[in-house]
Amino acid sequence: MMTFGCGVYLDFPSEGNNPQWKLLTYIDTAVYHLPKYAPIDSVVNLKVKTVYYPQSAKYFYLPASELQPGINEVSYIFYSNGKKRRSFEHFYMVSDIEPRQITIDDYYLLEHDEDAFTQGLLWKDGYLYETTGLIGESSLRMLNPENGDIIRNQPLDKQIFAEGISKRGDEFIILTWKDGLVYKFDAELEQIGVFPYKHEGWGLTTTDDNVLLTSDGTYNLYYLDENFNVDSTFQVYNNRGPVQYLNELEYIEGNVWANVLGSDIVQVIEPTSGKVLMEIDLSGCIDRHRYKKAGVLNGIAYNPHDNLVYFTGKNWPYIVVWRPLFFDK
Ligand SMILES: [Ca+2]
Repeated sequence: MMTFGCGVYLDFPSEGNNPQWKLLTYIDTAVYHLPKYAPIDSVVNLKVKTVYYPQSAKYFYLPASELQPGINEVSYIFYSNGKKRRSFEHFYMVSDIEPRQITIDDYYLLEHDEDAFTQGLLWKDGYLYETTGLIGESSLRMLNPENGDIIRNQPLDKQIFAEGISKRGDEFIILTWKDGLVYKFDAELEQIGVFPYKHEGWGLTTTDDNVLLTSDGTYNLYYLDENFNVDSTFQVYNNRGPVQYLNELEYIEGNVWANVLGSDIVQVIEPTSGKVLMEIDLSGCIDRHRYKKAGVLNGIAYNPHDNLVYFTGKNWPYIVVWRPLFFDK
């Protein structure tokens, strides 16, 4: 038991706690002990501005199920006879979901340029679009989704290292890794603008509400506003902890699919909670002994009309095309 503020005490499970945060599991409840001498009238959650009226004169309960996976900064003000008692806590939660394990089989292959250092993949209006990276070699490509043929291969500015690609309305948006720039192209692949971007650019995708969602190689994902500033963020957790190195993204049927740098596992993430729902294993799809140039998995695209998911990687010799059977469509 520890003391917080003057007269409000907090109980929390003792295992795994450290001075920075207290570990809670999904089924735990943090119990605030209220002072006997001055009953609490109301409690205000400062973050979401919710007001609670404790049912008990002795305890205020915070169910862990109300928290998000990851570090939760929880701040309450306890009001008692016109006086305030403030409590500020860091609670650490892991996801309560054990991700469903999926190994993909029953897929087919399209050609892919082994010189393409793939950084992003997108399906839009019947075509695949790909960005490739490396300074001096970055490009924007339009591909035929029937066979993988390159229809257009447009070099990007020589000095940039291109990263993920996605769409916003009819426009294409391309991130750069450390150049601090984001590029906008029209539907004809003509460059129509370059804007500042304050973060490292890794993966990029677009929600069903036409909002950009981006990664930066951490376990955080970021929603961007119209001007490419971070509007809000969420943390990605599985039942073991944070999922680091999130990279190329694709928004598919309400969830975010993300590959993890250096692994052949694609994480399927529920964006409302940040919890990993599934782990899709593609390690059987690429034989790196046979294809010596093949690097990391780094391309995910989705064709909702035919329910096809496309995967490729840096310098892979092919694009893997898979029809998931688990969508309710
Ligand atoms: Ca993508």
